[in-house]
Amino acid sequence: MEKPKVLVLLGSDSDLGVIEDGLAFLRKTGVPHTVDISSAHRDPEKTVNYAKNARQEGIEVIIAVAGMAAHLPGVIASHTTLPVIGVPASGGILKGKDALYSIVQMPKGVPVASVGIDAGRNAAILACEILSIKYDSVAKALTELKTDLKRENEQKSLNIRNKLSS
Ligand code: AIR
Repeated sequence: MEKPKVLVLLGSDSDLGVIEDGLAFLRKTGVPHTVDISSAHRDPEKTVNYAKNARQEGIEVIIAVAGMAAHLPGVIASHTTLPVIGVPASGGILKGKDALYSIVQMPKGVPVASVGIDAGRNAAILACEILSIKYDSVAKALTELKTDLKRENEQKSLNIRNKLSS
């Protein structure tokens, strides 16, 4: 993998905190990606161009982070046949419920896969799961993630059993 495989678009620079853990996960997994700001409302042409050109640029999955009237993932999905993962951002006065509903309630025929509010890391993991169909190195990294999660769970189990028995 040399060229970016994941395109990460944010509705605004104020969304960056939502995706930082996700970007760290992509880096750790060795997945080349590109990040930019592209508001579906403030610069619709730029957003549409990104969506229309992504496949021919070699992008395989798109992550779109947006808050409030979060139309970015849906607009992108309207202009590409690549999988689009939406991340609702909690920045607005309705704390992300507005963005969640905007992202998840897509019309028939134009799906967007939504993760939870502010769940940027899960978006990156889901993007990697899609890429893992094709890339063995990504599949291996995800297997390691599952092992880590299991170890953490076992530690929590041990901790709580020790606490309750003392
Ligand atoms: N936004 C930007 N253009 C369209 C939308 N829905 C969202 C951004 C951000 C929120 O509006 O994704 O979550 C606030 O943006 P800003 O630039 O005012 O901080």
